[in-house]
This record gives sequence, structure tokens and C-alpha cells, in this order.
Amino acid sequence: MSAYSTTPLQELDGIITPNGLFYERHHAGVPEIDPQQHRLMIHGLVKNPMIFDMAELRQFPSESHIYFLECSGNPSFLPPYGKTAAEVTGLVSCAQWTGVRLKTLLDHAGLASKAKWVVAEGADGAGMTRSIPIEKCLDDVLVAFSQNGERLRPEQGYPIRLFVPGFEGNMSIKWLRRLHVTDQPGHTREETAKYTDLMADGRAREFSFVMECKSIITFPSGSQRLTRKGTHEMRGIAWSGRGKITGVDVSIDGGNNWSTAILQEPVLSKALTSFRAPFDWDGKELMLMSRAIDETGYVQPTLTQLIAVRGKFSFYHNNAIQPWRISASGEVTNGRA
Ligand SMILES: Nc1nc2c(c(=O)[nH]1)N[C@H]1C(S)=C(S)[C@@H](COP(=O)(O)O)O[C@H]1N2
Ligand SMILES: [Mo]
Repeated sequence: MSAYSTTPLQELDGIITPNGLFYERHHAGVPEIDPQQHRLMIHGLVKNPMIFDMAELRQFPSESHIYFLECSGNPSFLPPYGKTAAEVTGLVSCAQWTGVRLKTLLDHAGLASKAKWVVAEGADGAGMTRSIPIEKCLDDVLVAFSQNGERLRPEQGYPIRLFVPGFEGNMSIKWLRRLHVTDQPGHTREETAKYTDLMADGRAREFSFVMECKSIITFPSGSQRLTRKGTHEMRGIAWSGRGKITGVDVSIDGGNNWSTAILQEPVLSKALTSFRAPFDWDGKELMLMSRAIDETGYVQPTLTQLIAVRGKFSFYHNNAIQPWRISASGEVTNGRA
């Protein structure tokens, strides 16, 4: 089993990723967990430390929400650049998640006044451990047990995973077994050796949580082909970890001119949003681009703009505009290569 698999974005329509095509990333394999034996512990800065079995968890009030999940290395800044949409940004998917709000469980355990962070730990070989600020934990974080109506698949964290909407995928700890409430972040391996951004001055930025606004054209995209001249429909997806997508601009001339794409309802906060725009192809070379804008007014940057801010050493959090070249013969290739 490979350490990751991507979602075939260029083959899908709509905003819901079928469970069998959801991207998958694990650092030390997929553990086989008996739900009868599995427990979730909440301890640390709480009035009543607790251990829940899975049946107890399902007796709390639950909620369902549609959210995207994206790995922060999607793609990294390093070549080789992918050929297809899946190879470029296939580490993003979107599903309807059902679970108990973490706030509900924390309220139940009773937070101490000093509680500032929750350090979440998985029951896999990696013992994946990440620190989440208490404000986020009391906001929209879920302890999820279902995805698109069915119980989580083993690869997605069965029987329970943390789901941290809009934050880098790594924080949505799968096979969740422990929530340690603390007054400090854990500064765990995953937030020191990895998942930090090395800046131009040699210092590393820790805790770059939010997945910034991004989009990708899925048709026409790399490895596809236009077989007739005339009007075509450009299609794609956009998303932002900060909330709703408010617009997507598209260009066919490499970003010199932009027009406005049509957004397909529903447009949901921290979920994929589909967009469409007609364009003409008369057999000349084109360079297709999309740039998304979110409700904070943030505009998806070019790679040049991103590198100007971050320097050349960044690895994670590349949300740059993705160009696709259409050749005179109709072949679509990565405009970056
Ligand atoms: N316990 C545990 N949780 C984990 C991981 C892991 O290896 N172990 N991988 C993380 C990473 S890097 C990502 S991007 C997401 C992927 O979730 P998915 O496989 O459901 O798409 O899970 C995160 N949670
Ligand atoms: Mo990831």
C-alpha cells in the first residue's frame, strides 16, 4: 500500500468525492482497529478526565457538514510538476462528515481555565500527534465517525477521526485515541521537523494552519485533448479554508485578460465549489488559468507572487494559480513544465 493516493479530479463532477476515490495519506500504514476495543481519552486540563467507547460517543448530539480536506503538500513547491490535475492537486477531496462537535465533548469533560491547546493523537504506527488551538476546538472541529453517510473507511480513520475544517489535512488526526488538553502546544515532530515553512531568512514558520484559497481547472486539464474547434466549457473547483468562495476568474491568455466564471450552487463554507466558463478555441495555442477569491477578499496568487513572499525554500502550502497549455493540436499539458 502506497503512502498516498490522489483523487482523480479530472474525472469527477460536482463537489462530493465518492468515498472510494477520496485521497488517502498515511505516515505508517492503515491500522486495523476493533471498534469494540477502541477508546477515546480526554485528559489534562479538564475537570473530569474521560474515556469513551464508540457506543457512548454515538449517544452525543451529532451534526453533518460538507467540508473539503486537503494535504498541505498539494503540490509541494518542488519539481517534477504533475501532468494531470490529480498529479498536481489530487490531495484534496470533499465529503459530508458526520460526528460530534469536539466542543460538546470538551464541555462534557469541563475545561480548566488554563486550557489553551488540545494535543490530538492517533492510534496508528505513526502515533500522529498535532496541537490545535482551543478557539478552533470550540468552533467547528468534529470527532467524525461517518463520511458521505457510511462509516469511515479504514483508510480515513475508522472508527473515529478528528476533522479540523479548513486547516491542513495533517491536523485531522485519523484513528483518534487521545485528546490531551494543555496550556501549550506540543511542538510535536509533525510541527517541528515537518509541516513548517522554511522562510527566506532561514527561520521556519510553525503552525501555518489554514489552507488558503485555491482553484484548479479540471477540464480541459493535463493529458486531455480538444478534438474540435469552437466553443468549449472550462470546468473546475475552488475552495478556501477561510470560508466561502465569492468568485473565480478565468483566463485563456496566461493571465493578461480575465473573465468571471459561473459558480454552481451550493456555495458552502470550507467546501469545494464548482465553476464553469465558456471559451473559444480556434486551433491556436492557449494558456488557461483560474484564480479564486474568498469571502475575506483574498485572491489566489501566482507562483511568482507566492515565492516573493515566502522565499525559495517553502515546501508546504503552495496555493499558486495552475496554468494549462492547449497546443495547436489540442493537447493539454502543464503550463508550468
Ligand atoms: N493518525 C494519523 N492521522 C493522519 C495521518 C496519519 O498518517 N496518521 N495523516 C494526515 C495527513 S498528512 C493528511 S493529509 C490527512 C489525510 O486524510 P485522508 O487519508 O482521509 O485523506 O490525514 C492526516 N491524519
Ligand atoms: Mo498531508
